[in-house]
Amino acid sequence: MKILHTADWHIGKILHKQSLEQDFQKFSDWLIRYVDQEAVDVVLISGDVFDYANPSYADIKKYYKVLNDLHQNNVSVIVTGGNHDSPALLNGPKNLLQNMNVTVFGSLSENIEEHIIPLTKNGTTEAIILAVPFLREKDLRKSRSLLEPSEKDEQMLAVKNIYDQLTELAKHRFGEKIPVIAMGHLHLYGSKTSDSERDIHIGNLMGFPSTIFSESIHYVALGHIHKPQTIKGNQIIRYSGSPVFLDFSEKDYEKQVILIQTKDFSLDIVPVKIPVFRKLSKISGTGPEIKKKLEKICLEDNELPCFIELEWNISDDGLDDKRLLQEILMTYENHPALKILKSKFISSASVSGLLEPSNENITIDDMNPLEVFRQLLDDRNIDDEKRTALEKAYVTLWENLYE
Ligand SMILES: [Mn+2]
Repeated sequence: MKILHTADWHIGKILHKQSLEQDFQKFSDWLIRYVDQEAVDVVLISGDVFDYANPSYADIKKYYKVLNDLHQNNVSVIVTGGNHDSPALLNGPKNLLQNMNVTVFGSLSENIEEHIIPLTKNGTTEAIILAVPFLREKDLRKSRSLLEPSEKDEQMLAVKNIYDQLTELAKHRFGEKIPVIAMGHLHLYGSKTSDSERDIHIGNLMGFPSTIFSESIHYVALGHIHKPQTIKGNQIIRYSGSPVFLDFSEKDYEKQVILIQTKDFSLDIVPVKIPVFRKLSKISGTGPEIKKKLEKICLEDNELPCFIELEWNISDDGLDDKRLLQEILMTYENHPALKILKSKFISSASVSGLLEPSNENITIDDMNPLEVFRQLLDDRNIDDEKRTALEKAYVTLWENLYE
């Protein structure tokens, strides 16, 4: 049996006012071809299907189209919610989707056993999935060990308790031999993050140790962190990463999905590279240098226009820069090969280290909601004690608004 681990699709994501619709379209077309060629049986989506808790109808339509295309190819799907997803929105069509072999868990079910899904082929159970979504405080309260949900250690124990209970139940029901695959949407210690994970959950900022997963688990299919990676070299605890480039900080990642193949009660794990449909580039230098580099990019053969971030070193008088930048922006306004999304200017004084680089070029688009709120607290000179309380209240309000 072949199982494909993916996560963090972030349908509806907008990067500096540019929709990543085409990027998702290219990825989903590739995914359908791939599952068909490789005869994949099951696709896992470990959270963050959508970028927003209230996605547009057009984005919801894209999600259903992929599910339907997978169904047409006889692929089962298991979807678990992420911190960006609305549990209610994902759970809404749960019963309907079940008829298409799509199993959805937007949040933790009252009956925890429902999260144990045996994968059966030709009458034989070949693997067991523990389909655990992103766990919110109210999910953790359902976990028996939870005493004080705001305490970090208690949160960790509550999460561990959920995985331990499910592992024990699965072993009890199906025996010791069948491989267990746990899904999760959380931040583990030792993982390398990007700028694109909107980690507004203060309680989760620090992450959990990988020991929350017992040794009886054979593979952990994680979402939340957008860089594909193993944890401390452990090949069986993996973030598949986001399939689409969501931010300039991700530009050098090798995007991938993970193919898991069951073989005589063990698992064979192979990362599979997703083709690059769009390149993201950060181009720095003086005006004339940037002009040359852009011309070179135009000669490349990319499927979608390259997204560019400029880091422009201003000359002493700055006069020629203004003219040249205007010329460049005009040339590439509707260019088929590239699109300039962001430009940042650095004066020669700051380049040579005489001045600290300023923050003036950071716009509200570069910040997540919590960062904007923190900026407000800075501006009002709020003391530390009040600050912690206000940040917590802000996060609670924010979560309630989007759930
Ligand atoms: Mn994500």
